[in-house]
This record gives sequence, C-alpha cells and structure tokens, in this order.
Amino acid sequence: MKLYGHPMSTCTRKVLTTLAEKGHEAEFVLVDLMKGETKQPANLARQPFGQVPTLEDDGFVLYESRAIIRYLDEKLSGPKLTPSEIREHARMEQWISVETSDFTPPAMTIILNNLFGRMQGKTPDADAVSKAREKVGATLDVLDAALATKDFLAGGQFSLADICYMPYIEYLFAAESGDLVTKRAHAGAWWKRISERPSWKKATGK
Ligand SMILES: N[C@@H](CCC(=O)N[C@@H](CS)C(=O)NCC(=O)O)C(=O)O
Repeated sequence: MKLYGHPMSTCTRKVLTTLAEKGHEAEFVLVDLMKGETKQPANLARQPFGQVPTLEDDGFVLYESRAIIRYLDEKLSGPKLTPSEIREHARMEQWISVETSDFTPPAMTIILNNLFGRMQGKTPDADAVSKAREKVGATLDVLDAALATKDFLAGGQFSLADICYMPYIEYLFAAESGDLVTKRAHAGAWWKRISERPSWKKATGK
C-alpha cells in the first residue's frame, strides 16, 4: 500500500492518523507541495484535481481523504474507527459532514491567512479572518454543546469524525486562533483528549 502525500498536509495527516490508529503503515511517497509537484503529470494521473493525498492499494487508486480513511477503516485489521451501532454511525457521518461544510472552509481561511500566507510574506486579510473566526466559533459552539455529554463526537468511541477535525484544529493554534477551541470548555477538553493520542503524535511527527 502506498500513500502519496505531504507530511504537513491536513488531508494527508487524516490518513496517517487513521493508519496509526489501525496499527498499520503504508509506504509514504512524498509529493512536494512546495515545489508544485501536485500539479505535475505524475500526480495528476493519480489525483486529477492536482492535490494530495492519494492511496494506492494493489492497483486500486483512491483519492479524497475522507473516502480513503473510510476505506482503510473497513479494509484493515485493528480497532474499528466507525461505530457498529446504527445511530452512532449516523452521528459520526453527521459530524464529518459538519466538518466538511461548516468547519473546514472558514478554518482554512484563518490558516491560509495567518499561517501559510504569512510564511510566504503576505499580509493577512484581517476582515476575512475576523469573519472566518465568527463562523468557526459558531460551529464550535455546536460541537461544544454536543461534547458536554460524551467524550468523542460519535459517542463513547474515538472515530473517523474526531480524526477529520484534528489537522485543522492543530493549525488553528499555529494561526493564532487556538483560543476558539480552548475557551469552549468541552471542545477544549476533547481536543486535549484526542491530541494526546499516540496516533496523532505519530502522524504529526511529535
Ligand atoms: N478534498 C480533498 C482536498 C485535498 C487538498 O486540499 N489537499 C491539499 C493539501 S492538504 C493540496 O494538495 N493542495 C495543493 C494544491 O491544491 O495545489 C481531500 O480531502 O483529499
């Protein structure tokens, strides 16, 4: 099994965390984002949108991080990261959908402006960051209320839903917006709980 990605890529990190949770490894093939390798023919042949990650498993090529982590969870031995109980499973899917639609787009606005943009010498768009902070805060209010009565998003079990949020939250801290998480007691405790997992430390090289 090969994973084409970049160690700093949020979507690659979801896959690395899933592999680590399952107790498996894939051969890591670096696609250097910094050198524009995502847009080169070799990567476009695997991932027509010119992005990472892509998984290659015995001739089967799969892109889209959320599809990859679901595939790995079904295919690989190790702890299940999808609840077997139908309502907890549905709850996991609900939170992955919220992450995709309501959390990640504004979180990435903050991250691109305050972290990656700055690294490239660009001045952050303060207005865009401020609006994005409001949106992320509103979504985190909803998560915070849900996490008041359970340890993980799907219920009592760590799941793919928790993994989907982790790379973006990590970068929110580096983008001067970790307060959005820590000032919400239940979301803050949840982040502490999940970010201390060995799988996350392995995926992020800590
Ligand atoms: N929906 C895709 C998004 C992948 C994505 O945005 N990858 C970023 C890195 S985290 C990328 O490759 N960016 C390079 C580019 O767009 O040129 C997924 O979940 O895999």
